[in-house]
Amino acid sequence: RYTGGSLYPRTTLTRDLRTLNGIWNFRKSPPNPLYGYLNGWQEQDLSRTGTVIPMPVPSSYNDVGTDVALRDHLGVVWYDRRFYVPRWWAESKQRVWLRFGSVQYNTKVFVNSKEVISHEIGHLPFEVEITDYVSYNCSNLLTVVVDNTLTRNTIPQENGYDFFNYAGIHRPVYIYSTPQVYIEDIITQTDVQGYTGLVTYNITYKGTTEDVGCLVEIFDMNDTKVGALQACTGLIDIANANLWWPYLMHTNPGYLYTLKVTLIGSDGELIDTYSEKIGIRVINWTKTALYMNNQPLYLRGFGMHEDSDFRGKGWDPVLWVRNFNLIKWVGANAFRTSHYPYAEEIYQLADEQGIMIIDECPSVNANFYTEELLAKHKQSLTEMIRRDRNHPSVIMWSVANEPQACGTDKMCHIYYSKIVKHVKDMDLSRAVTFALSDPKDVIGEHMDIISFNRYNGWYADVGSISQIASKVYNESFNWHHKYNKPVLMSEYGADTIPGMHTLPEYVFSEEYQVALISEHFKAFDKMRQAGFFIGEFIWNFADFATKQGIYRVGGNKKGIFTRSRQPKASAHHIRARYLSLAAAD
Ligand code: GCB
Repeated sequence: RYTGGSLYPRTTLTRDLRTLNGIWNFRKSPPNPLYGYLNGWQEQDLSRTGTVIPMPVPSSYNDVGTDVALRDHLGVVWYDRRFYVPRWWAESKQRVWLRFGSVQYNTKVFVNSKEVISHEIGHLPFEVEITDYVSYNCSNLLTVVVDNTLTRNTIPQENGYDFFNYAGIHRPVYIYSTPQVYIEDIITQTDVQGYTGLVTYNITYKGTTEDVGCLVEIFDMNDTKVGALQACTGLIDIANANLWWPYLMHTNPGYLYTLKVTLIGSDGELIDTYSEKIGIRVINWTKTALYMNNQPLYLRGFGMHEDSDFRGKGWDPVLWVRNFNLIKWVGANAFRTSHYPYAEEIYQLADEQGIMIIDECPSVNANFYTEELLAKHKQSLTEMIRRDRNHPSVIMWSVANEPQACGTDKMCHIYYSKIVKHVKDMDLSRAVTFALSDPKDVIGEHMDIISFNRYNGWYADVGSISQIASKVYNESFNWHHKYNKPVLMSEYGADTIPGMHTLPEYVFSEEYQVALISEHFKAFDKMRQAGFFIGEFIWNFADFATKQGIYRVGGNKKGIFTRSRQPKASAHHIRARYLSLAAAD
């Protein structure tokens, strides 16, 4: 199975990088998914096969046009563009790689009419070496076929979830070069002992059967070298280390070191080099608490979505710098990447700003368990963990949102025990959680932290807030009691139309959202005192698009910010609480 693409593409002394982002040609396939192939669309410029339309990359294709058939399209679409490979890459015998940050959902890629890679599952990167497929004397044709059809054996399964099935080339596309012998992966893990930071690492390289040396150096934020070792696997101690701390928990949150890896040949020559930012911190947990660097953590955050006007789920640096500014303004210190891994650049921003992440794989509301689904679910976790394991911001893996039919179904129980084992085989340094919704669930047994989603005052007892505090308290207590593990509330909230005001509060008004949230705060405070409750995540950070239906007026409106990222009354209310919690921490 394919697992490449874990190193973020970067230019270094030995590597070059060209973006292929921009406006590509695009054509929707007729309903027969094979139509394009049967008519040789992969063998020529798409514009020769019929009418093409311009399509921005990265972006979802759904909302840039005016055609309802394209917005709601379920099936195959085709993209293409031409690109050049710099001739000096060939002259210096560089390998050429093609890398996609993510494509939703199933992708087949052709270079100069030859299939070079296919990839299933959105929200995760994939790459392939294309050295033998490109020409240096003329332009090269890149064709990408995307199918967003979901079934009961895809991750996520079809129809089971509450966000729009945005599709297309969602994240940046690059070609980059490496030397013949190249660094393939870097795995780091950190620990703290007294004032000393410990960095354990493992470097893998490819492209030779001979032994190659590794030099690993660590630099602080002033570019002063604070540690080094000549070995491909090892442990470096950093005396008086500056630890990575969350936002508002320390005067200098998000402290990052640079880990520089150099491959050295037998004559001492430089072969390849690549640098990655790391943060030194350690996560631990007990039956009642979660710790970072031996300090108890209380998580103040949200569930989010990658979602905005026009772009859908397309990576957008403007949107995400704004999002991070709002996260900090509101005094949050964490978010959950509900319900799929987000763009890599988002984790880099979180590392730098000290925002903690519960990293969720794309399994949402699964309700039918097969061996095929299990294999894909594991694959999504493999790719996510390989991609994200070096980020200090990632403190927990969330392996599923609201798994269904787990109360009674034995298959489901076995299924999730295998899922968690798979995660633990890859990484023991972070806690594992699921966002549960069924109080009868038995799979909490496999989790380190119990997360639960509950909509008191909304899907239950709509319009009535008086029972919320006691219900939330009782449910949290029951989860804790059932499993003897720390508990966090991973979703609660109410749809709210910005600008709608009613006194006394009435559903959909800003007042109702504020009142509902306030009742939750009462329960959270009581649970904090009881000593097993470790975090509150309101649903949602911002309003987002859903499929059409009578339950959603212009999408899901449970955001504390609007879709254009302006505050509702609830954002001010959450802010007052989060800032005072931070001050008390
Ligand atoms: C949930 C889901 C989330 C939905 C939310 C809602 O339980 O986890 O994806 O958007 O409820 O608003 O219905």
